[in-house]
Amino acid sequence: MKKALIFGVTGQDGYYLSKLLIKKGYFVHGVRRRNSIVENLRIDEIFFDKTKNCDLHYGDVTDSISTLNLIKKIKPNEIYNLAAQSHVGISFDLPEYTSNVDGIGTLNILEAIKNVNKKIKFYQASTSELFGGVSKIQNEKTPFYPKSPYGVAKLYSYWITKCYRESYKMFCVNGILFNHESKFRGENFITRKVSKAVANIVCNKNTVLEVGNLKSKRDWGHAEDYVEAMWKMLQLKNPVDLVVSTGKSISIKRLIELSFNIVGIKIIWKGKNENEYGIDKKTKRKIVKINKKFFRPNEVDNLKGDNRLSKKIINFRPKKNIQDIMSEMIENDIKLIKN
Ligand code: NAP
Ligand code: F7E
Repeated sequence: MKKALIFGVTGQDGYYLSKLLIKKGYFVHGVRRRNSIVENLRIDEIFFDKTKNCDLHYGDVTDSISTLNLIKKIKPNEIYNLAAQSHVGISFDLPEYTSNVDGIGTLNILEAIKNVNKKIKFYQASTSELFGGVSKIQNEKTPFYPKSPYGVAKLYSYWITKCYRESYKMFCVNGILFNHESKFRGENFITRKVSKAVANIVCNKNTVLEVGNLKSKRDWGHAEDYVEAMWKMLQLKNPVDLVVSTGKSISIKRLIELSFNIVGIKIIWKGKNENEYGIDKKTKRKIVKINKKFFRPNEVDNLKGDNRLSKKIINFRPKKNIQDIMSEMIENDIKLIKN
């Protein structure tokens, strides 16, 4: 039986990847961090089911000794590094911490692989934030221009992954993934903030959605489709870095409009720039407003991924569009409120 080791198993992608790998017949080892509460809500249903082929271990990618010990003990065939302080906005408040986890953490895993067994395959969770949104559309050849401590730390990880591949002939790949969402998305990312606000309003709660920059554009896909691309990348004969995206991008403003539309609410926009707000056309109630605290010191204005290479090499075909994704997230948030 093949063994996979996932760093960052308790996150959104960790949930979907564990599920996929168990279904594919792997024994999945997940690394969780110690925290003051015992439950890990996202992955409970998988890892606390004794009939499933999986196990959890305490660890932290910034702790090189525990990282080495885990890899020595488990002897996995494949390692997926999903561990990160993954919030771009928060990386401006925690730049050193973000660099340690998102940069040096990757090095710690690569060094451990090099010392334990160079045949272990390695997936690095790279990101469209590397591009910084300076070109109209981005692919594997687009120059990088990260604009946040998060993006810069991930750029280090991108290059160190490539460096170990070339220097030690290790099977290491960067999946340059564009934004991907699901009902398990963290609550402070924009899609989830929107789905929660829509759900609250459907459930008659007196909610106003407070957001920052309405103008930036993102290329959003579904996490379930994207973790499959991660696995496929590790099954290739030769390691290669790939962009994973839908190829379609919309603004935050449009995301908000289409999400409210899903539940039959039409937004009318009033005001300008920082004074812009959205009202419900029917009730005339203010339901969206700008809060300056959600603006970042620097912004990635436009992300749109050219996924032709991943279509060709791993037959990547995203099944869900942003409309499907927001519908699923809103439905789930309504369920959570009702329960
Ligand atoms: P997420 O929900 O924030 O999950 C991050 C995971 O990393 C969590 O399990 C977290 O553990 C863990 N972690 C944080 N610091 C750690 C440390 N020092 N040692 C070990 N584990 C640590 O992120 P995601 O959306 O699933 O994304 C997965 C990966 O893909 C991340 O690396 C992210 O940067 C990258 N990425 C995400 C997207 C996207 O749109 N989702 C796009 C491109 C790249 P806790 O639960 O204990 O916090
Ligand atoms: O922001 C704008 C914000 O935080 C998207 C991570 O998974 O994808 C994610 O990073 C956009 C930005 O995601 C709010 O300024 C406006 O332009 O949902 P987000 P992100 O920054 O694109 C990449 C690929 C990753 O790798 C990351 O790990 O929305 N925005 N108002 C807001 N964003 C947030 N969070 N909250 C707001 O109120």
